[in-house]
Amino acid sequence: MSKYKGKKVLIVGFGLSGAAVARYMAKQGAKVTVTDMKQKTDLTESVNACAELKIEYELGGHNEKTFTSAELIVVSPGIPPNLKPLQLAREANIPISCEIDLAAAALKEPLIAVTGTNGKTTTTTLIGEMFKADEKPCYVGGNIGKPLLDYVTEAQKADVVCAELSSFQIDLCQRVVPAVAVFTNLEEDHLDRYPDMVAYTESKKRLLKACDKNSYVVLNFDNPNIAKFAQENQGKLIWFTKRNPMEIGGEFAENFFGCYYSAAKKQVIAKVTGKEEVYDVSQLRIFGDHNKENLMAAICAARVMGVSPKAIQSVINTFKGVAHRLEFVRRKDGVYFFNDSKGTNVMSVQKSLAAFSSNPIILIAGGKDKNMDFTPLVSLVQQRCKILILLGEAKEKINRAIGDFAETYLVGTFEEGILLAYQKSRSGDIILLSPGCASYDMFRNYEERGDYFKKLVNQL
Ligand code: UMA
Repeated sequence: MSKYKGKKVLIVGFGLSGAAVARYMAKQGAKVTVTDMKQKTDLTESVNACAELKIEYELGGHNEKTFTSAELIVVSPGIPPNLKPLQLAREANIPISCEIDLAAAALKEPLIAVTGTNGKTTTTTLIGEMFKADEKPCYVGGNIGKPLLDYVTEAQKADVVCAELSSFQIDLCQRVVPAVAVFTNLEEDHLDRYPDMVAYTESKKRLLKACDKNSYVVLNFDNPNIAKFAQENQGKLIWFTKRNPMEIGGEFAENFFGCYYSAAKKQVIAKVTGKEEVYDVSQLRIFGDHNKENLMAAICAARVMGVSPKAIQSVINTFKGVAHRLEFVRRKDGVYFFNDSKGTNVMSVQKSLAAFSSNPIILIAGGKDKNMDFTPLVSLVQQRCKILILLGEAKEKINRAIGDFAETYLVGTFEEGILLAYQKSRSGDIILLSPGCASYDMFRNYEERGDYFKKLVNQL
């Protein structure tokens, strides 16, 4: 019998994650209550997805008494941890859990957990594709937009589970022990949720600390914030780097276990199993150096989990990238349009700008600010951007930080921004939507923003 049977479970937030928890808990026979700030009419997707279930709703706000009288509270990742009713529940010693923890506790399959500021979705998708190419079933879920818990609720069968985990999700986890933990990189982000970089770093480190001596820990040597994680690692360390370990030398070269990239040969050299393997990346269709890092991270994880080199090479040759990450949209009158709506922080805009070395860029940026510093963009904007088009809540702030370094326009609407970018463009230009901000001031999420961008571009 399920330990949740008859238990009063309160689910906080009724988005994707909350709806998945409701389905799971209802199946376990729990007495489910869902609370959300929004009204039922604004939650139709989740309400419809759970229409068959017996659920009590407390919508349009949170009732403190419901929190303190629950036997278990399951919190969605986007809920601020300092929400007052949650604090009261903590003081009353009510157990608090999350969707990922519930899934991890029930999983029998090895878990590959992928985190980092940027590159998580591409790396997670690549790992899933590599398993698929090797005909080994792999469930891909988590922050990528497919709740991990659905795998358990629907009693799906895979050899391995690969989860993209955001820091919001990691914050709430206590029972996750990954077979492989991948850390792509770590830069400033989410400073509207965390007081500073130290707190954000600590959040990512929780996943590192969740690893035991049997876990493989895949770290980016080229990212100083992540490279430092090696000092606190208890698992089996695997590195990836764009530098040749022989040139780095010392103990690092002697004990090198991982992947490195040779730009001259367009190869990734992997030392993940006993012998050296060479992957040809000359056919790789995803742009930018950062995607070499994502690819190497994925090779490390897939290879230690037994995916064959042949399957990995076939994915390298055919993978077209992930929607909303430097996604090529169309070419019109010699102008190339790219949708990078997932570029929601400064570092990811830097990487996207750096991916185009020769063509002039018209950058469309702005949205909801996450208390970020945009000045690190100055030199790339100077070098690569012909025009800046700024929109959304953060446009004035971005303008003050980088507006002096390219011809800059502040526009009132998203539509106006796209049209102006096209009017100002010449053959050979790249029009890049890479907002460096969250989408919530104008859209439901970054997918909706990217889809709308593609729609407008295709109507030009
Ligand atoms: N809500 C409240 N009270 C509050 C605040 C919010 O009730 O005080 C409600 C909102 O009204 C809304 C619900 O909470 O109805 C939303 O919950 P949520 O923000 O946790 O979003 P979900 O739809 O459950 O989606 C979450 C992840 N969202 C966030 O972490 C913000 C999704 O990641 C993830 O795909 C999904 O679970 C499945 O695992 C999205 C994301 O933006 C892609 N992630 C951030 C990122 O990548 O930068 C971290």
